[in-house]
Amino acid sequence: MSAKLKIAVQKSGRLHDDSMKLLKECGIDVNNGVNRLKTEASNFPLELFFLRDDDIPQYVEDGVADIGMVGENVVFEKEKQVKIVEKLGFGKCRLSIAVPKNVEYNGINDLHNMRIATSYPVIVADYLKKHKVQAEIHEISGSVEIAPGIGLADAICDLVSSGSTLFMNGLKEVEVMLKSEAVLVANKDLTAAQQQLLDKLLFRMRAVRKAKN
Ligand code: PRT
Ligand code: ZN
Repeated sequence: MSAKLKIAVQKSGRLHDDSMKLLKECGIDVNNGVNRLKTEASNFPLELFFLRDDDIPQYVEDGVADIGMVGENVVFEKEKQVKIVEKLGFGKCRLSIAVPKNVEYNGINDLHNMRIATSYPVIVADYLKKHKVQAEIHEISGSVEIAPGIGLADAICDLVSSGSTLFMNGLKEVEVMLKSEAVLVANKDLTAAQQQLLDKLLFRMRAVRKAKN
């Protein structure tokens, strides 16, 4: 059987369109299959799986998918054994800590004993540990920005791009913990034939990006 690569792409959400567009720009034709779990490219040995972004690192670690396109923030949070092979230049954002705008903030030690609401408990815990700050992390899965307003937390840690969500919720960004963008991740044990296909894909991706610069 000839080699094939299985790629995990976000099913819907902020990375979906740019991920599909990049494949298209690489000359890969995908007969539309967004409402399906998987589909195939017609002119490249590539099978696409459409998944929640949170699940992509696990699928790639397990080898259910060979490669995947996902935010670096998710890769770091999930702590899975995958290789980051390329930054993709879209989905740019930062993972930041924010506090209510009327709270005085002079530095990271001001987070001491605060309750921080976040969907990124692993990255926040790492960051606090690195800076020797003791704080309480409250993991919540969505609408993190409203946590201070309803008395659930003193601070939040969430993704920021324009900053307007923080602003609208009366919050100010005080620490940038991570700068993130979409990346291509790969399983650590690709076969030689799969690695060759990945190299071919990477060559095209780099050419596409170079043409844009
Ligand atoms: O359904 P699924 O689980 O797959 O999707 P999701 O809802 O978990 O993720 P999604 O689609 O919202 O985001 C996917 C990825 O896009 C993230 O993991 C990041 O890598 C990247 N990304 C880039 C962002 C943003 N920018 C972003 N601004 N993800 C989320 N946001 C949110 C942020 O959480 C906050 O609510 O946008 C709001 C802030 O935006 P501004 O412009 O107001 O600052
Ligand atoms: Zn998600």
